[in-house]
Amino acid sequence: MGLNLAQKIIKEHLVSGEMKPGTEIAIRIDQTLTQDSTGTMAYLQFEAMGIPRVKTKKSVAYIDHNTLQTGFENADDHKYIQTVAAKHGIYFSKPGNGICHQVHLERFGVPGMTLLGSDSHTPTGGGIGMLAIGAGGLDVAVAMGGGPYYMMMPKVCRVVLKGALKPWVTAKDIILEVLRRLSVKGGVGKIIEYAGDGIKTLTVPERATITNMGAELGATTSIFPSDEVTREFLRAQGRENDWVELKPDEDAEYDEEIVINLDELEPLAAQPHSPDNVAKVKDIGKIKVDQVAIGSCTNSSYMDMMKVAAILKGKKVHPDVSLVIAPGSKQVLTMLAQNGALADMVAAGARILESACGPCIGMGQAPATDAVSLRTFNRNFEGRSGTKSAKVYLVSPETAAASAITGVLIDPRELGEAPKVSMPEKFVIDDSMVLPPAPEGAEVEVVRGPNIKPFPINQALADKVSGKALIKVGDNITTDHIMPSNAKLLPFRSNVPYLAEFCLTPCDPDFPKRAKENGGGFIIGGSNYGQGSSREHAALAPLQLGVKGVIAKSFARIHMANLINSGIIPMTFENEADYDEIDMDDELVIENAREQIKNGSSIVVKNVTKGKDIKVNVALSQRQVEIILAGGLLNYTRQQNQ
Ligand code: MIC
Ligand code: SF4
Repeated sequence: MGLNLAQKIIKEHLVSGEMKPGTEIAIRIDQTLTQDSTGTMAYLQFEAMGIPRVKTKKSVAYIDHNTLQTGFENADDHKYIQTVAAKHGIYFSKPGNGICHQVHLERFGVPGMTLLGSDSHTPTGGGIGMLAIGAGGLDVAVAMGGGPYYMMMPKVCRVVLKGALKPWVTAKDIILEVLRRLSVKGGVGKIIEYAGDGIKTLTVPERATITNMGAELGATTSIFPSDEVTREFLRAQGRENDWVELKPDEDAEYDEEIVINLDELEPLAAQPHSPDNVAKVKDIGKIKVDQVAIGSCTNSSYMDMMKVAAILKGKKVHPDVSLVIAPGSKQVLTMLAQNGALADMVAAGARILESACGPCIGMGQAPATDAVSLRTFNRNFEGRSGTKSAKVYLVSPETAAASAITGVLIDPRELGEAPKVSMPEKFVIDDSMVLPPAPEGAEVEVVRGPNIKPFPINQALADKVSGKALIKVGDNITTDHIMPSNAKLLPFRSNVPYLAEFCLTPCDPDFPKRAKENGGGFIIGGSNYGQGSSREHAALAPLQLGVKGVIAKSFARIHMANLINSGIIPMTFENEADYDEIDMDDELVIENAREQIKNGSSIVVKNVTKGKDIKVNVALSQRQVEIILAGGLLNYTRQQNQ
């Protein structure tokens, strides 16, 4: 039987395990990336492992999230990352050089290689044919140290793209269509592999828009073949030598398949407050728009920006709209400046932001109360913009630019002829904002400002695990609920004790206080608990507050791995209806916890208050069982090294 593309790359990198869906495998990691908001933690953990130099083929530390410097904290974090990177053999991409995923695609991504990144949108690299996976910082630290990455072998779902997109319909609309069909849970436990004659019509940045938002499906990753289009892109980046052809075998098999006829697609939008709440723009109607934000790792490529500039050229932004544009990288911004497109944007009345995540992660540009904000980003969770009452719609750059002019959400086809923009034959290449590491053996002092605080480490699992149900939440709780990120909190990503004071506060402002008063306890969640980002702070903050276990209907992949790495027990209800058998403040006990967890996946949680036994599953691999018993991955790794 032939292999599909995902299986081929996994096979090539397989360190242990069998490629059977749902069983644990370990793969060798060629490249890693971190960004600053998860990077400080990843490097503190890397340092704790005591390994002098990274063992990957290439590791890059980007600064793109916390670029607002209203106090010393972010600048301290940047300095720490710059020096720790220089010391340990990691390339450092300075603030201003661009968004990690965009820059990685342009300058570092190599088809067929594995990439592990401490950011959930690392699968952007799948656009160039990498097996690119998002993970928590500790997993990335282990990979930098030469350790493999452990995961459950995913199923592989083939998405066949047929035909070609009509004018004004974009790659963003393709992935929104996939989200509409599969939902934010639809990709869990899967790799999405794109195929079909339609892929030839998509450039690498367009493919990357699609693989980027595979994260919103909950997928492990998404991938495109590496073909002539990929070669052309790499050639224009001066990296043709990095190209290899990659495609599935003729007789490859897939676990699932969906077909999308590109010529049937129309401009789409994800409505508040979920990326899968998708409808046709023309059906949503011409709602009044207050803010339009163009950029983010989803849609900030050169081509995206050129289309926006062409739509804005000679027009004016509507008087009631604030239009902000953040080109994705220094390369993109330079090219727009050189060819005059930047001037067209500015003349139209756009506000140009730094090449960084910016408003996507709530670093500035919070919309007004109740405002409607159209964004080309990938997430529109409630409150993520910084304004709880804001209504964020996710759209293509074309829909965004057209609406910025008209002042209402508009189907861009109403503007008439679509702008014609083509890929450049040669990108402007200047890597001067990427600092190579210091030579091996050189003296480098790691600079640690006062914002860098020790991170919490769990203790070995007790025999009796008990505590109250400290909070009970519903379905699809995001890491933005568990550990909010905004301009006020992001500067404290290297200060878990401070961050913990805000843990789960969007769901219940008293949670941190209650958790501390009770000496910790349990979190009760619905399905897809922990969807969204890779931030391990969503596990470290609960750990800091004494949380011992989370009982949910189901978990998002990266968050579950982060809980395990922190030594917090992730449990799923054997019978989902038992969710109703636990209320807040109920006393819960797991007797003989160590024995029970060692002995198998089904364990009993006693609800002492209700006098009921509740069966839960702890679906862990043998290695994960050991990690939970040890009280987290760091303790486990130390034990292994003893
Ligand atoms: C996000 O988009 O939520 C982030 C910020 O990029 C996160 C990482 C983080 O929390 O720092 C992600 O997606 O992993
Ligand atoms: Fe940055 Fe937003 Fe992309 Fe996260 S989703 S990496 S915050 S641009």
